[in-house]
Amino acid sequence: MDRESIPSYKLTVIANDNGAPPLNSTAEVYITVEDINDNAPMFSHADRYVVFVKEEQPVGGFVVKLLADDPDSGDNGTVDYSITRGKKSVWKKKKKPFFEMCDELLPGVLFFSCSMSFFIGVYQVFIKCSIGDHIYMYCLVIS
Ligand SMILES: [Ca+2]
Ligand SMILES: [Ca+2]
Repeated sequence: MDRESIPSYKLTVIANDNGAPPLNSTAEVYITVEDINDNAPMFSHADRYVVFVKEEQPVGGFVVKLLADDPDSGDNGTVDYSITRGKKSVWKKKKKPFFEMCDELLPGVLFFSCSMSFFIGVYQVFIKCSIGDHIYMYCLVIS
């Protein structure tokens, strides 16, 4: 059984006796398939995603919203997003990152954690969803 294909079944059970005349009775049985966590989340984009943004981005400026789908239900289908690593260019001086995510408020949304004025360039960010899929996001900051 696969809950993601067929989540429930309805069966009709018939009981017959051997009397004369034979009598019978029917009952309907409903079966709900319980979910197990058998699907990993997958990003709906290709494994590389390119975003162009203008350099006059303020702190908190929107970069992109990434979406991953997990067909399981409840907690099994909840997707957490995180920036796991990026090339050195992702990290500003003093180890402050250029990009941040706040999963509690806006799941999948990447935003700038500092002003991008004077930071024209290509930034590579590696983003993971839960324990499943990952995606490389390239942010091209242009003038
Ligand atoms: Ca899952
Ligand atoms: Ca499942």
